[in-house]
Order: sequence, then C-alpha cells, then structure tokens
Amino acid sequence: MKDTILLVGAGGQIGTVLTEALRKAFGSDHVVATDLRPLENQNGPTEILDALDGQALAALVKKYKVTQIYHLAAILSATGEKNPMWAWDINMRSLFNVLEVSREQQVAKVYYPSSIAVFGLEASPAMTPQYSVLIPGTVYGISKVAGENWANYYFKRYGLDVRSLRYPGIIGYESMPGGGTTDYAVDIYHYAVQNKPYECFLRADTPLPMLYMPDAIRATLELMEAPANQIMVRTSYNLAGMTFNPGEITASIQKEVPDFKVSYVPDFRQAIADSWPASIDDSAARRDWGWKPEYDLDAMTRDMLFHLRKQYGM
Ligand code: NAD
Ligand code: AKB
Repeated sequence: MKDTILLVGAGGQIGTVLTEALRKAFGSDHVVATDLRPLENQNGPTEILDALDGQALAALVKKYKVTQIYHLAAILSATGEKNPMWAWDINMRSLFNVLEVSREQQVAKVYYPSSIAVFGLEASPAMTPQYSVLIPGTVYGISKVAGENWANYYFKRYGLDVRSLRYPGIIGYESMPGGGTTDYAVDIYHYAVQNKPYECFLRADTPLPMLYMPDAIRATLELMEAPANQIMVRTSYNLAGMTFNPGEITASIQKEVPDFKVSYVPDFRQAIADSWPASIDDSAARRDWGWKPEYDLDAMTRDMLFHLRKQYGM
C-alpha cells in the first residue's frame, strides 16, 4: 500500500516547504496539507483543521487512510512568552490529539519536531550533548521537553513509531518564520535584498545554532525513511548545521551587499537566545542514520540572496 501523509500546521515556515518536498517524494495526491487557515498555491489535497479538534483530526485520518502524520503546528518561543498558558495548551493538546489518533487508527509513523529550546542555562552551551540537563527557560521549551518524552512514551508503551529532531533555527527563502527567537536570521536577508537597513533584536555577539531549509527538509525525510531499528533516540535527535551570531551573518551578507547596514537593539528575545546553546553535538544523528549538513553560512547567504532577488524581481 502506498503511504498517505497528513501534515498538521502545513501553512507555516517549515510546513510550506516540507509539503512540497513530500509531494515530490510520495506524489501530490498522497500528501494532505492541513492548517487552521486556508492554504494557498497547493497542488494536492488540503483541509482546514484545528489540531485542538481531535475528532476532526480522526475523521481526516480515516477519510484519507493516512499512514503518516507530520505534526508541525506549534506556538514558538517568542510568541509563547507573550501568553504562556495559551502556548502550553496548543502545543500539548495538539500533540496529544496526534498521538492518540495515531495510536487508535494505527498510523504507521509520526513526525514531531522538537527544538534547541529544550536546553536552558544549565546545559553546557558549546557542543551541547544529546543527553543533557533539560531545564528550559521558555514555555515553548518546556512543551518540547514534555512532547519529546510523550513521543518516547508512546513508542515504548504502544509501539507507535514517533520520530523527532531538535531543529536549530531554520532559515529559508520560501516562507516567513512564525514568532521565534531565531527569526532575525530570515528577516535580515529580506532587508538586505531590498537595500534597507536592518534593526536586529539580538546583540551582535549572540551565537545560535542554525540550519538552512534544504538541509532541514533533507534531515526530516532521511530520518523518516531510516529503518526503524536504526532509530536509537526516541525522544528527539540533536541536529546541527552551522553556528553564527548576528555580527557574522551581517559580515557574510556584506560580502555580497557591501553597503548593507545593521543596528542592534536587543529586546526580550535576547534573554531567550542567551539561554540556548551556541552549538550542538549531533553525533547520534550522524551515527544512527547518517546525518550530514551541506550548507555553511556563506553558501547559505549566496543561495538566500539569489532566490530572494528573484522573488523581489531584481
Ligand atoms: P510556524 O509558526 O511557521 O507554523 C506553524 C503553523 O501551525 C502555522 O501555519 C499555524 O497556522 C499552524 N497552527 C497553529 N495553531 C494551530 C492549530 N491549533 N491547528 C492547526 N494548525 C495550527 O512554525 P514552523 O517554524 O513552521 O515550525 C514547525 C514546527 O517545527 C513547530 O513544531 C516548531 O516548534 C518546530 N521548530 C521550528 C523551528 C524553526 O526555526 N522554524 C525550529 C525548531 C523547531
Ligand atoms: C524559535 O526561535 O522559537 C524557533 C526554534 C529554534 O525552536 N526557531
């Protein structure tokens, strides 16, 4: 039987690109994109779905005979801090619905992204190991630590094949980020191609782990295609691409756009960034299913600017 995939939260920064990639891999008719809001420019089935509505989710899984769910709906770090209880409710209740419906209807595989936000000040900040102290400082991070553990529980207790990656900040040209602390690293390219000065909400010397979208999508597909007996981490895998600070991404852009100007005006997101690691040890992902990133900062900058110039008609 051919797989049929359902994405929850498909209209966001990652879902927009992942939907396309999955449609290429599995065929457009076999990938159902869902979100709270209507999805545009789709070449396959779409549905409006509130992930808090478990019955509606169950009905869609039945209707399309879904064999894999990619659960992307979440409230990210910065937005979550503005309304912690709301963020907790959405992040946890949507996950429980996905896990329960998958268990009840014997969905073969579930993908649930976690984040570097699971780490807090107590974790070692350089090359943070897979198994670290997890005391996050944001409600988003707390929900991801809990979510990873629920994923592990459903695997161990019910045999549900849930797989997960701790994404770093994801950077891409196809879609805009949705309320995170790493969003500056996407915004900055949009300002650069429009020849506008950029005001960064983090200090110039704030290093964070980041990953270019093509690497993030490839990592996700590779993890999900790996034989189940190779997936030794059932909470969530550390995943790394590159590390840079706002000063370094500015310098990388200035190699291509020499007049580009950036000022630094830290806001509440500085404290979140300061609580996250600077770099990540992803040796477990490399060992278990062969993970290897392709893009470094300058290669990403050239690709981002090339595609954004086309988007802005330059
Ligand atoms: P996003 O905020 O861009 O998109 C989330 C999508 O979920 C939106 O389209 C939104 O409409 C939808 N959504 C929100 N509430 C919903 C609900 N109740 N029902 C259905 N849909 C709902 O997020 P993203 O950046 O695409 O992230 C996707 C996943 O990856 C999230 O779990 C996030 O925590 C994780 N992640 C993202 C990054 C990153 O840098 N983008 C890094 C680490 C982890
Ligand atoms: C955020 O900044 O909240 C996300 C993430 C790293 O999880 N981009």
